[in-house]
Amino acid sequence: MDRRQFLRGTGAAVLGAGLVSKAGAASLPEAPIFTNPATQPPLHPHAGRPYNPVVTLNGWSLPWRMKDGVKEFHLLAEPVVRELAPGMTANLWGYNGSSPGPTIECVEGDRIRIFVTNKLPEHTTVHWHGIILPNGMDGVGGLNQPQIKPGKTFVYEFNMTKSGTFMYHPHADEMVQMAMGMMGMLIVHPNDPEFMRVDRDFVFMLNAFDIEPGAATPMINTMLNFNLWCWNSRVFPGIDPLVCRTGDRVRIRSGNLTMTNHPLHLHGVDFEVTGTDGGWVPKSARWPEVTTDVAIGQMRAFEFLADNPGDWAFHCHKSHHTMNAMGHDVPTMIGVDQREVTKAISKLLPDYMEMGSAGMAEMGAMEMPLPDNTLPMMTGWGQYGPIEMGGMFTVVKVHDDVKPGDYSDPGWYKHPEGTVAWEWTGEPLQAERHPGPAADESTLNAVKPSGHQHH
Ligand SMILES: [Cu+2]
Repeated sequence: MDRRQFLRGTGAAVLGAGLVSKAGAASLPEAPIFTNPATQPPLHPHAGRPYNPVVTLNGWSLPWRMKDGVKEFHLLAEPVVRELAPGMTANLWGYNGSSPGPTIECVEGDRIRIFVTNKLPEHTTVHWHGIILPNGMDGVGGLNQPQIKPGKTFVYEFNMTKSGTFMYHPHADEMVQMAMGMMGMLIVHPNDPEFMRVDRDFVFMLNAFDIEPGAATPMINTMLNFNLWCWNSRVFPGIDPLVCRTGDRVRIRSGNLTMTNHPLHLHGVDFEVTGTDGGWVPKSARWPEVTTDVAIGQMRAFEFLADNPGDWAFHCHKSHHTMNAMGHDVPTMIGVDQREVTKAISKLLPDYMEMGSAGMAEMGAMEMPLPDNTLPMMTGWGQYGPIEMGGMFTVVKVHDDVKPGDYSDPGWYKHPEGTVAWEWTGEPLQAERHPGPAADESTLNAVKPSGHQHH
């Protein structure tokens, strides 16, 4: 994908023209609308100070205009339709056509002016999560400002005093508006583009929905029992791979606006957490890890050298977070002989299948009948078969043949001969089991209740 493809996307071309014709006029900046859920290439700055743009996983960055030295953005809070993965769309609320809203990128030292137009059926505000700013710009409705009523536009304006990874979300009817998908990432780049420079800088939001199988609109009063665990409002197999070129230095940034924590686990490399909510972690304070927990309301950035080629699993380590909605209410059937029950039910329901007696892996390959607009609970295919995942799972692809700056899917990793786990076809397993050591009689006596010994 390139810049041209980005501009060809829904609505974004309108913005390009609008930026030129209206810049300088006393008018609102254009509010581009973009609904394509595919990962868009980095948006390189056309003005202002230079920075190395991020790539938003299954998302995009909000274009801006320069107006008398101030960077102007325009967010449109509005209902959106989001494809969570092929086969399922959801009626969400978001910004500028998408949920999460577009990533906002600026530079340490910038003065930014963000216009927020409310096209929701109720009032809203925007809170700039983690940004140090004047109190009246903090966006807590009622506390720091009046609510933004439907149809109204408010203006936020402040200086970006430090670089790092931040978020934005409403601080008005928060439970409903966040359950509906209103959130986005905010990246402040360092003043010096060489500071902690990486070759690839990915960012995504950890978010969750509770959508009944067969439905399309989230339940808004759910406290903990969410059933769709998303990265940028996408679930596996709808989450794009993070494509890297062998030898790249890579940063992954994430913010958590779900109601639980997510231990992010990356296979194949060691990484170091280099950024937290408060800013960058000094080198002397970092340690190597393969999993980092992102707690509720937190942001984490971690970095690694992509020197180990392959297709590496990258996922939340809570196993029910790598599963889609259907899996959560299934009873445990492991070891249960369902044959008699199946016979009885089959008389009434000829299509009935028994499930789960030997684990649930069979469901990863099965094309089960599902309600409309519902994803299988574990699905997705790799080059060797079903991956049996859902939710917060994708693949970091480290390949030699990826071009610098290219984020398109290079296909599956070609394993060098003799480097894939293989099936043993020699002498079969000996079926007999060895007995354990003989029980010692004195030990047996010692555990007998003493009263019995005397009768
Ligand atoms: Cu999780």
